[in-house]
Amino acid sequence: MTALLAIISIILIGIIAVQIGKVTELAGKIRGEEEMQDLSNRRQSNYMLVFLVLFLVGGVISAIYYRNYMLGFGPMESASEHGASIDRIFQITLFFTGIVFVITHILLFWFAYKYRARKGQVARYIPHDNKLEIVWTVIPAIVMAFLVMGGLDVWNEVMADVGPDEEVLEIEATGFQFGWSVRYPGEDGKLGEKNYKLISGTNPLGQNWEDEKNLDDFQPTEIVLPVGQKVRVRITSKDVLHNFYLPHFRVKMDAVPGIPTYFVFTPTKTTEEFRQQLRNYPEYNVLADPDDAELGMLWENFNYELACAELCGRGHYSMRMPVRIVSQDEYESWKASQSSYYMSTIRGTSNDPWTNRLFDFEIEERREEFNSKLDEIISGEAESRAIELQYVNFETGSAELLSISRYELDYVAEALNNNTDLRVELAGHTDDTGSEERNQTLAQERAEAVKKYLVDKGIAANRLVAKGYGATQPLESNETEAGREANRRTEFRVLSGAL
Ligand SMILES: [Cu+2]
Repeated sequence: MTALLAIISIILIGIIAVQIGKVTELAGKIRGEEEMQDLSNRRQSNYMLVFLVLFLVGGVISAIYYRNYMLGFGPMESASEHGASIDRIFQITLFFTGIVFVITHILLFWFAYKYRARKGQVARYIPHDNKLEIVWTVIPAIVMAFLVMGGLDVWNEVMADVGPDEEVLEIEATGFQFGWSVRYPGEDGKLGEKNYKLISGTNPLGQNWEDEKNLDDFQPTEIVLPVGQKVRVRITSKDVLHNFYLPHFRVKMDAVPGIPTYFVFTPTKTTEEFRQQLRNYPEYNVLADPDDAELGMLWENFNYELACAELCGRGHYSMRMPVRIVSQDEYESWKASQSSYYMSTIRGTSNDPWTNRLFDFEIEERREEFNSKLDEIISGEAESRAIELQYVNFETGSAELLSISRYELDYVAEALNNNTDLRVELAGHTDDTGSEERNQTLAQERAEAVKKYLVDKGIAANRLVAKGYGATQPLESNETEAGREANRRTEFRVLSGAL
């Protein structure tokens, strides 16, 4: 609709222009061409003056009116350490180029007025003027040299990388059509290796899972940073050029496929502090949404943001990500609430190279689970005196322990060592596939294998009874694979020693 109205307006303006042209032509024929020309020149030159005044006054008024929205002015001062230097050099540049801009534009329009074509007036011919040329070469050269040197100084300060021993939080941002993937190092503080060849549906960044540094890396949906912490952002792209732009921190760097770039900065104001700063200005003391008073004021709804500053395609506008600057404590608790991409998406799948190994915290979790069950049995609170050894597994159809079983057997041995009065039956089971006789033998052999492992770990053989039950005591239904798996587990049954 708007487009249609705009097109109609343009057509009408065109018609009017043509009509005025026709009228002027006719009037010209009546009055004589020369007189008409003179009138037109006078009129045009007056328009030039009017435009000059409107343009300059309008420029000044709009700058004053919008000053509190512009970066570097009013409440929009930089929220990062280096940002103040960038703002300063921008303002110095604006000051000098502003003076030149105003003077040259006054001259441009004034000359157009003063030297309009007039009857009998001839232009003066000046082929060359040394003095003039020196003035307009030397003055700009000095000013430019001054600006460029100041700019270089700021550039070197802003683009400095971190020193080898400097304490820095390194995160990674990868642009893609159309969004950002942000990766944080986990507890180890180090980002894991990646390789574009490993990129797949379940591995969007191509992380190499064999590199242990990757295992605790997490990919949050917002950027959260502690205030006052030096941050180094590795910036890359998966497809086309993007640009990592944090306007409030004066951080801006291209994301180039194949060429890693970086930006180092230190946020100096938390989101809350920035909101309080905005609160002092009437522009931000209006309802955020006039139709929804519950949202509160504009300043309350302020959030820092990451945007893409490179026109990268149709969905460019949607490349935004919220950024939050918080205190160190808040950051720590946020970080603790994030789960590693590997643990939530890759662990235990066919892409996991570590299926044969447990991580310390996993062992710890399982050990605690086992010990708390054992404590319940010992204190007499438990309903059953048996604990399923969930993580003790065998080769299919054999009594050969899988190597992953060692973790559970180790803490079982530890528990037996800590409770020396316990006597335990190790009950071997199978599912109902295969003959009864074979299952009975297999269950016995499996129970013996568990016993042997524990005896090898130093547990007295007379405290352990290995007994096979075949498929006679199923814990679950044999109808499903999960049920059959549960029915193959060995049980740890406390015979005596418990109170
Ligand atoms: Cu982009």
